[in-house]
Amino acid sequence: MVTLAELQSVVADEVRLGITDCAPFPDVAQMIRKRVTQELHGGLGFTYSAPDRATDPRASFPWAQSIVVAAVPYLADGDGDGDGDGDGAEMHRSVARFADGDRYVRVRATLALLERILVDRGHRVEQVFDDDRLVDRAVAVRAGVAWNGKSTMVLTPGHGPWFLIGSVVTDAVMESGEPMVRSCGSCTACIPACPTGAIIAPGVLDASRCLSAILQRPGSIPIQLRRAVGTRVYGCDDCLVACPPGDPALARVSTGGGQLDPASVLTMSDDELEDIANHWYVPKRNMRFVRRNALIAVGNRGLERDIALLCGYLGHPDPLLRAHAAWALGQHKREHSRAALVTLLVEEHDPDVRREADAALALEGLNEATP
Ligand code: B12
Ligand code: SF4
Ligand code: SF4
Repeated sequence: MVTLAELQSVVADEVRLGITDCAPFPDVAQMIRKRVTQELHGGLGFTYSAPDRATDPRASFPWAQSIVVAAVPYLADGDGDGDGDGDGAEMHRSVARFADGDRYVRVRATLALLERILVDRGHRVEQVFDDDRLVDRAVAVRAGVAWNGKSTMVLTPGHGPWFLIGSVVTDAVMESGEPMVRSCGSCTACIPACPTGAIIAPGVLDASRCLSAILQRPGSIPIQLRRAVGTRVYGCDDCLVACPPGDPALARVSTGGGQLDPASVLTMSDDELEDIANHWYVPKRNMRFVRRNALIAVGNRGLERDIALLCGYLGHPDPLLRAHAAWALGQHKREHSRAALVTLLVEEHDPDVRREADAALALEGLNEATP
């Protein structure tokens, strides 16, 4: 029988492994269904669209006997600062750490090492992570790799929430671990740290308010949430940065990593942007949604040097981008922003863009904008 110790010996020391069986997770299925009924799923698919499948490993892997779960830390050099340490919109990283480069590379490589051992013993294997076939967090908790945090993140000793989860499903019969018996205790730091109040109760996330979800959805970003987007273009780390068990991991990595400049997203070609965003969830792989996010980020940072760029976007053929550019200019409250919006309204026929431009002009202060 392949043992946990044997598997642990082939992966990096900081990767925590656990094993669990393939019994279903009926409580989690019920929880996911309840979130959908209460409209807390924010229109997302993944496990929300297939709760029965995601919570029954044998629904997707009828041949499976065991699941080997890996908690793979992903913080990299440069990740030690840039988020949550100031009160201005500029203090937010444009790309959350898990998506700044393809940090699943290490997950895949770790799972490949585990697979090799199992395959060499004649077993069937399949990698699974971050899709609709398995509830990764619940599997990690049952295998003894992590505990449930109030932010809904699962946490592991030494790394807090800063790890990704990957599993190898196998037909090997293995000895299961015990669920990790830990809790957040009296800590509640993540709840007030969330900029949109998306953690509505301990362990309950309203995904329709979570910036991480909002920035990967199609359509217009709800106006009432745009200020909270700050300078983010993809993902959000605030509830992770606030989490004390993650402090040692953040302290171990250096500060000062390069940040994607949201303005550069508005000037680069689709191909260049696709290279940066190739591992992000972008609706229909259409880069207009990444540019939509960048327009909000540029609006929020309020730099005078961005105004010409935003004015240029008022002439963009895509009404979604014209509308978000109008909003972004409204945040600048300067005379040339006002003039550009007034000019736009002379020729603009799209009702949504007109509404955004009118709303931007009506913003307190813009009509009395100073040059
Ligand atoms: C859909 C999804 C999202 C959605 C919804 C997230 C959510 N919380 O439901 C959005 C787009 C918002 C999202 C955001 C992020 N995600 Co995501 N996401 C997923 C995905 C695909 C499914 C999650 C799911 O099933 N949600 C349904 C709900 C019901 O399940 P849950 O939140 O896990 O519920 C648990 C808790 O609520 C807990 N619980 C229930 N009641 C109570 C009560 C108390 C008191 C407590 C303490 C706990 C508790 O038990 C539940 C079952 O385990 C998984 C991959 C996968 N296939 O599992 C990745 C995954 C969860 N995401 C991940 C990451 C990294 C993120 C982000 C950090 C990315 C970022 N920086 O922007 C954020 C974190 C936001 C947050 N606070 O959760 C990692 C999390 C790793 C970890 N250490 O927890 C995963 C596991 C991907 C991976 N394979 O590594 N994500
Ligand atoms: S990822 Fe950001 S918006 Fe989502 S729950 Fe965490 S702090 Fe709130
Ligand atoms: S911030 Fe505190 S309450 Fe929230 S997940 Fe981390 S330890 Fe738990």
